[in-house]
Amino acid sequence: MAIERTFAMIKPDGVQRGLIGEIVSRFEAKGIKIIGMKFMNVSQELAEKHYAVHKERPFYKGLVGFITSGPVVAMVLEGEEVIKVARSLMGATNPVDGKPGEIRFDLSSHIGRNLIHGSDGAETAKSEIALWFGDDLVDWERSEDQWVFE
Ligand code: DAT
Ligand code: MG
Repeated sequence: MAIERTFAMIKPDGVQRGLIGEIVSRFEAKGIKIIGMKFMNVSQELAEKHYAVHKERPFYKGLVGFITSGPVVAMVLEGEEVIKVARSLMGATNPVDGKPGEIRFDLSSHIGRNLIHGSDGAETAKSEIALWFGDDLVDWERSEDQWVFE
């Protein structure tokens, strides 16, 4: 099995719209294990580091402003190929390009308010987990794992 870890974050729109439970439940229902979770405000510095890859894009300033505009739920998720799987659950960057069943398609309507972030590859997952959580992860045995994994 390829058990991986990824970083995910419910953005301020998800928190403000009361969708924390709905979004987290989709990860839980899939069998993904939560090994880190923080309800937090995002500093300007953290936002700029997190979105540094988009620094030259026209939407960068708005993106950083949005992500620092209210609390977020930062998470570290663990599971079978979870980097790809979590991105699939989230769906297309632009919600209108997605499909029913995807978090962004089902629950949002605009690319600038697409509810959730997820690491886009192994390197990003590693660096984003380090940036947001450091070593502050929870090592725990989940009783349902014998029914999720063979
Ligand atoms: P993703 O979040 O699917 O990994 P991304 O990394 O390309 O997408 O972009 C990061 C976020 O920036 C994205 O979730 C929403 C915003 N964004 C991307 N492209 C945009 C655009 N053309 N206009 C406005 N916001 C955009
Ligand atoms: Mg991205």
